[in-house]
Amino acid sequence: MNEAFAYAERGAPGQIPDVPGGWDHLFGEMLIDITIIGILFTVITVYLLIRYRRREQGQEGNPPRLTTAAAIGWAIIPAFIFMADDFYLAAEGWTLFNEYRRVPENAYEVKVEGSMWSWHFIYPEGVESFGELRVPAGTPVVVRMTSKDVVHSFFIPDFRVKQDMMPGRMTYLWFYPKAPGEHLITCAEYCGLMHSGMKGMIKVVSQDEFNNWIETEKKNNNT
Ligand SMILES: [Cu+2]
Repeated sequence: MNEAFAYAERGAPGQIPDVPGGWDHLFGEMLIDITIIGILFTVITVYLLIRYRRREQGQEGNPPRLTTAAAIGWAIIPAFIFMADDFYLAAEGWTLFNEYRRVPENAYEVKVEGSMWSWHFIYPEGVESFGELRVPAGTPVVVRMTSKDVVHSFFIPDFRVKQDMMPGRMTYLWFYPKAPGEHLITCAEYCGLMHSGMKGMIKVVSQDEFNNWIETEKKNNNT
């Protein structure tokens, strides 16, 4: 596949991929697939159970005899059909994972440090906040993260992103807050007594409101 075709399929350079949409699509596709396969297997199994059941005490079976070639064919061909579906889903998963890992060029970078049991956000302007991450709408955000103590996991269900944070290591995730609103952050790695209370909030505000907030916080820090 050449570059031009790749871009045509995945959006022009600079365009921000729809990661939550891709996640939902893949999840829906997987649900449909396992439902179809599940029903198919159930129907076939129930049919065979009834068709070849024992009808009287001491009855000896008299199943149709398959040639060796037919027996191998019946084993291999259906297996390949289901595996082809697995590989197809896996390939789609890899494509999406690449988008999860590729941070858009103009992303706004915030650092977050997890500790038992809170989130500490550090903005590039030197401003800091606890528990609440404020970001401007319409700009992708990359979160660089680490932990002070044990392993935590930074999870934003609305944006379909989750990433472990570990002491001594820097990890990242990115998300795209399109419109103003609030989104829950929660810890998704059991980290001790108050793990279930390790919540935070993402507050998406307009760019102007965000700039004002940064300016106010800078002044507060200086005084
Ligand atoms: Cu935690």
